[in-house]
Amino acid sequence: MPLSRREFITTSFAIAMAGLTRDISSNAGTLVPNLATNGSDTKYRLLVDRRDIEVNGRSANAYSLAQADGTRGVFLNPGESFSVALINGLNEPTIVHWHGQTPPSNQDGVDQFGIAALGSGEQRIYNFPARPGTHWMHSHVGFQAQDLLAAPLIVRTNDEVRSDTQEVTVFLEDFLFRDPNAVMASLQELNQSGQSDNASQSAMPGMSEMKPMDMSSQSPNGRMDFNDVNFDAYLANNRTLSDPDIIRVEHGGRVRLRVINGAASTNFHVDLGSLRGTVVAVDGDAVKPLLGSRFGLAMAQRIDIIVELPKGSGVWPIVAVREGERDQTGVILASTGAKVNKLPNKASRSAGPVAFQQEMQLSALTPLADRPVDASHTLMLKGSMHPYSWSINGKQWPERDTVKVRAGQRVAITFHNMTMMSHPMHLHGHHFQVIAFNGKAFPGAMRDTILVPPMTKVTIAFDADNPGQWLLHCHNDYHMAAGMMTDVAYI
Ligand SMILES: [Cu+2]
Repeated sequence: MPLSRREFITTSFAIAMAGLTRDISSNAGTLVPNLATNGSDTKYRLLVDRRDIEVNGRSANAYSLAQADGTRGVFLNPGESFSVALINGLNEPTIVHWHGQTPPSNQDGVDQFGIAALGSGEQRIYNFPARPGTHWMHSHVGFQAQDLLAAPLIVRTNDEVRSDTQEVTVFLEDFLFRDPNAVMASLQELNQSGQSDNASQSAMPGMSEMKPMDMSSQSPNGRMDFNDVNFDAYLANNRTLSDPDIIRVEHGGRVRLRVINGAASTNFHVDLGSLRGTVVAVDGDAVKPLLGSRFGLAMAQRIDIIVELPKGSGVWPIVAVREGERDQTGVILASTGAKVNKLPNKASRSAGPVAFQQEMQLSALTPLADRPVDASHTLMLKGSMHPYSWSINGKQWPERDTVKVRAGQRVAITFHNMTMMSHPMHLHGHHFQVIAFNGKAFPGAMRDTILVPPMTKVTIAFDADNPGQWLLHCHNDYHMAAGMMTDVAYI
């Protein structure tokens, strides 16, 4: 009998762990002595490795990021520190960013500002107070995150643990059988020729069927461009709807969905189907309750939704539909014994854009303290598909205009998107409040990633309370690779 997908992963993990033991111990604690304790004191050990997976019946090899017992990612209880030994089991450098956490800058998990990536076999210790909420972790090296080097990072609060609520984590990803570096190269080739060949056509769906913008996009004559890359599959908890993650729930029960968009280049609409839900947090930060059944979720963002299940046996799919397309993925909530019918990998009709309207309905439960802004900055988001070029203020990383801040300042940044694509902008080391759209002020959510729609201006504010040097970039991995990144530096 062939190994199941799960057995495959476990087996490959066990083999890797066995092979690694000697290398790891020889390096333990020696390469980054400035990062706190030695490995034996850490509560969690996370191994970066490779694994065989099966996607829609076809085998593939991807990265994995898991604990020794196979748990993907880290789930912390209230008050627990983030105490993790990260082990590089690959034959190449890697480093993992703790997305949503606000550690000291030398533990942010990026290979920048004097911190090197982990070499093959290297172990590195991370230890800092954990920030509660639904977060995630992913490689910050090349296209490793596109090849599934990513996992959930959940920090529970006392209230969540005490409440009689089942927690369900839904980790969304887009997937390629192809090498993402080759996909990037074909996008850039198009850049050279300005004409699409077969290869680049397959990498660029939607170019021939661009759809009119909705009103929220604020561009009267423009046409927005949804997606750069045509993926082979969309995963929820590593599975497609052909073989979905079926989660047993109690009918009449209450479920907290922690949905994480870990996709490299896909915005989703999270659709609760027949259920209605209450959004209680975005990017791990509590918001005033917002009711609905369909919610936009940009790359790198998270959304926590409470659903009350109906009484009586039932099956409740939680689906994520790709922006601008019919592709969908998801998990199935099913009461014990309920028969689960397969859902198709395509929705019946295309999803529209992830509009800013929802963002303006979200409001932080604990906003920034009321005080004036000390320093305002504007960053121009520029670029195009033809040529394939993305930049901030016309500069491509490592060339950049650093945003200089002083500790203690209230800082505002306006992202002025001059392009026909939306950009999910992520600031490391801080959570900010969304405070204006096209110059119109509103008391928005606290976040670490904000989707800036085409041809609009979005303003965020944050308190400069975490000294160091921090990345600020578009979280579309292909845009970031093209150089759409700058930094925030404390002076
Ligand atoms: Cu972008």
